[in-house]
Amino acid sequence: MSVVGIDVGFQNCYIAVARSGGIETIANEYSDRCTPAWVSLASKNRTIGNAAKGQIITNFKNTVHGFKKFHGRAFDDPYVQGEKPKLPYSLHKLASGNTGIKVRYLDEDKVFTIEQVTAMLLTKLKETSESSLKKPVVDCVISVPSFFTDAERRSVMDSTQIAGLNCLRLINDTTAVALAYGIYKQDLPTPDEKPRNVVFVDLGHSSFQVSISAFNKGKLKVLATAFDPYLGGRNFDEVLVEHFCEEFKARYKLNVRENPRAILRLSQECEKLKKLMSANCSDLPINIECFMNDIDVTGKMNRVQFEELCAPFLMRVEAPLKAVIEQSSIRDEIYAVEVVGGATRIPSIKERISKFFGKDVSTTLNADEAVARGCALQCAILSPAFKVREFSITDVVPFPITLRWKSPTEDGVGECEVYSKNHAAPFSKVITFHKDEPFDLEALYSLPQELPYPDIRIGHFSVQNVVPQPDGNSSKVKVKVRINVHGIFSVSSASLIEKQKGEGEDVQMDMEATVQNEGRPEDQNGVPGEKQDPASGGSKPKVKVKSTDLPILANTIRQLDRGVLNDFVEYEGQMIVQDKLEKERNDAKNAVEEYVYDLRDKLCGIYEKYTTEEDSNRLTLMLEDTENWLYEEGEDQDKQVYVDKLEDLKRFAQPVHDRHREQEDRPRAFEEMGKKI
Ligand code: ATP
Ligand code: K
Ligand code: MG
Repeated sequence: MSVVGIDVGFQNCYIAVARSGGIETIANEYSDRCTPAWVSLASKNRTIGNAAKGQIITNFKNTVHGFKKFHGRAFDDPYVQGEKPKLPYSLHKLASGNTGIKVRYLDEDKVFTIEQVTAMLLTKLKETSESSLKKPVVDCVISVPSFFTDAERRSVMDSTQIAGLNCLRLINDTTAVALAYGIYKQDLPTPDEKPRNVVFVDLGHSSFQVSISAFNKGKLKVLATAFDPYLGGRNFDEVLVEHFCEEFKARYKLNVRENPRAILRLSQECEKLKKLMSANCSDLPINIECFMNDIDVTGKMNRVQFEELCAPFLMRVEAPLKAVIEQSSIRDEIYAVEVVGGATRIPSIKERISKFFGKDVSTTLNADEAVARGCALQCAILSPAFKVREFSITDVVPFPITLRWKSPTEDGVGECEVYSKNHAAPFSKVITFHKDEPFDLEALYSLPQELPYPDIRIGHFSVQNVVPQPDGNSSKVKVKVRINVHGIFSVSSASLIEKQKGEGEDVQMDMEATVQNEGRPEDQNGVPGEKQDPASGGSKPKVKVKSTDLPILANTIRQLDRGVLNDFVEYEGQMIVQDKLEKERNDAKNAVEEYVYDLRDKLCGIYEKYTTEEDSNRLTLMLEDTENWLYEEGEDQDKQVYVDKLEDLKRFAQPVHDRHREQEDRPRAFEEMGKKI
């Protein structure tokens, strides 16, 4: 079993694995621990990660990045529409209304769903983990922003499935960080002492997340989360891009906005400049050669100017900090404020956080790797194959959830908030209904103004096979709702409760539905067991009941059809094979090229004295032919053609090799004999 944690960032992905020595962040084939969240599609293959990022200028229309927040979003969503004009690739409205990505792949126009694109990235991260661990990787834990809704989480889960991963838990970024912080701490208060409260702040490329957690020995409890889902390092890049677009227009008469390639290059340079400004106060240059129309451009900026330009974004840092404190009603007892995420390196961001809490921020965790490490730790905890310190994690519900149903009594609509904001999660509850026919439950987010997008729907759940009691009265139906370990809501089971004949009267309920907490955060395997019947409690003798499971038909918002999902699993497999074949083909071609160069070197070097002039000329000519062939007809051939070519070359050159080896071996043989004598 594999123990792998993956931080899928908007810009940067990190992988941590558990080995006998502990948790370790691993590097990819570029010796880079960061794999960029980029996917590039081309006529023969896909490139993913670092190599894809390298395609951005040459193949910008088919090089996809910045897609993380398209999960679970309608194409018509204002955020998606706002991103559309800024992207070098095209978005496409899918028949389902979801956001798709349109590219050229294998010389055809293709539309990929967001689940497929993220799956491509996950495939790459899976392969990187596999080559590091030297075994297949299936089990993993993946992080998502704490503000991800049900639709977004389900969509990410589908991606993991397409990539052949078994995600044991989708964990919130800041919760993963809290785990990475707490699990090694030896000095946490005991369970009956006052907990240690720590604030975690993560400012990434696309979003800002804050949480406050209470730690005791062996456990952490998230008290509250707050966020600005649209504040991140990218906003600062965009401010700089905007500034230099204006400047270059005035100084060089360049219309940068109309040139996607130029915008991409400028963005890259602005990001570099932004990072440099974190370490320097003085004027820093930006230089781009042959930027547009063969013009070289230059500009400069310093930190004071930068902060002035970015003031509207910098101002937004405070609100989530305030919100998290208000919700948890903890102010003075904050032990530490731990910051992670690349953009917290901006000095002004750190200052603002520090000023708000009235204490220095701590940077004891690795700003880039803490999320992935926390994921790997959670995976180790969940994996039976790995021994790790017991550590219990209780997370929170980010947005309150309401159930609604048709009701003959309450103005036609009954409703009840099943999970309040910051309710513990994972968690199961049982709701008792009195119904005489199948009924529908609609789950939705109670507070539209808090959601990152306008669609408040979660899903529709039909409780089937409900029948009246034999005496014609309504039956009692117990419905179990849950927020699972991934933070996803569902109506997980329902049962019809029948009194056994002649066992006394049921207590009349004055409300149509009553909610009963299961009283404990659910463990993952929790079966919907029947416990004490709440309606028959009190001093009355216990009523014997029979419980029949009822089927539930679930229809969740923006969910991929299961049949389609299976097709995607298969298609991802085909693309993996295609990439592998293409790699082998390229390797075979490179082998020919390398052989040509190698032999040419040797002909003028170590082989010279073993080759007749005639042979040497013959071989040189052949090498030249092969080289020309590689650039022309041989540019794009099947793997076998290159394999055959290499064989031909080798056969042709064999006599020279042989003569060389013979000459080399002869004196060595003498030496050996000499030793023996
Ligand atoms: P998200 O968490 O939003 O999904 P992510 O996890 O990919 O995004 P991070 O890797 O945490 O994001 O941070 C990347 C951001 O941090 C980028 O905007 C990057 O430019 C910025 N960044 C990194 N180093 C510095 C620095 N020294 N100064 C300023 N910004 C920096
Ligand atoms: K990251
Ligand atoms: Mg991040």
